[in-house]
Amino acid sequence: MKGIITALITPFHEDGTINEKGLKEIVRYNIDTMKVNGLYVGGSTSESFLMDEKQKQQLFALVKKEAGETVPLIAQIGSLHVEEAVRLGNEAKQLGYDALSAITPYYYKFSFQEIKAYYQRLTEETNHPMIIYSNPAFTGAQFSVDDYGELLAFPNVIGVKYTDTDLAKLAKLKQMHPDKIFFSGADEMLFPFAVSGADGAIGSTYNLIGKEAIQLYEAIQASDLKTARDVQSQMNQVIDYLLDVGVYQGIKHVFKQKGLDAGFMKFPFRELTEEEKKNVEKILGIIEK
Ligand code: HMN
Repeated sequence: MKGIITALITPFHEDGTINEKGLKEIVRYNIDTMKVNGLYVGGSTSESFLMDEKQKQQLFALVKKEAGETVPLIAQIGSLHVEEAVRLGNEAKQLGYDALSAITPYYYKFSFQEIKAYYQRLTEETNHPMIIYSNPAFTGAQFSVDDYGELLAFPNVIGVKYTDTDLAKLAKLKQMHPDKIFFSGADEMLFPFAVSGADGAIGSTYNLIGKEAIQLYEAIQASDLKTARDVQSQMNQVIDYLLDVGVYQGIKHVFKQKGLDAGFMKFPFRELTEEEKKNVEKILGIIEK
């Protein structure tokens, strides 16, 4: 479970239900065209924090049905409601997901001991490989190297999705825990992450630029830093256009221009204006080159 992993988008119908046909198309596109090394299902990119439990279960089942055994699948099950997270984790395990991942409990300013207790319960009650999802900018939960060490010591914790920008900390973590897997969560910083010891990356923009991300990683493995830097600049042109309009909205619009049924956003996300659509379409000129 390494390399470039797409954080999957979810196509919705206008009423907020999952557009199953569109979802299949997006899963196929990622596996067959982007040729990414795995799928991260139920993250922020999937808009899963806007879904109820039943819809999350439906999403996990639909993606597994389409992807089969082709690529590793990771189910993001984190929820403030720990019983729900446990149920989702066991369901995903039963479906054949290779690993689970859980965002740190958010909103309330939980102490590290409380967060640790949450992961202890989650990992004991699901008993399946777990990737800690750390995203301090969104959750407010900031961990020290020692805190990470305590979480990584749980038997089922295999790694961290490190959606942070402190690369010195990442390098130290990798050095201290060489057997654990560290994923970059900032697509615009894939190059510095990769040279700082990240084993791979999980990100939303790989729905569209997964191929480029793989090329960047291969260039780094071949010590071709010039190519890697050039590919990152090209990727960042795409990411900048996406950030201007909203990453998930932008990805969905570009998919639609490519003929894929990427569907609607889930309420209260709004759809793009005509002007925003025109701007984000400039991506097509970059990725089809
Ligand atoms: C998820 O679905 O949870 C994603 O993996 C999150 C991922 O790390 C993205 N971060 C956020 O959405 C906050 C990035 O891919 C991000 O969209 C990208 O780096 C552009 O800023």
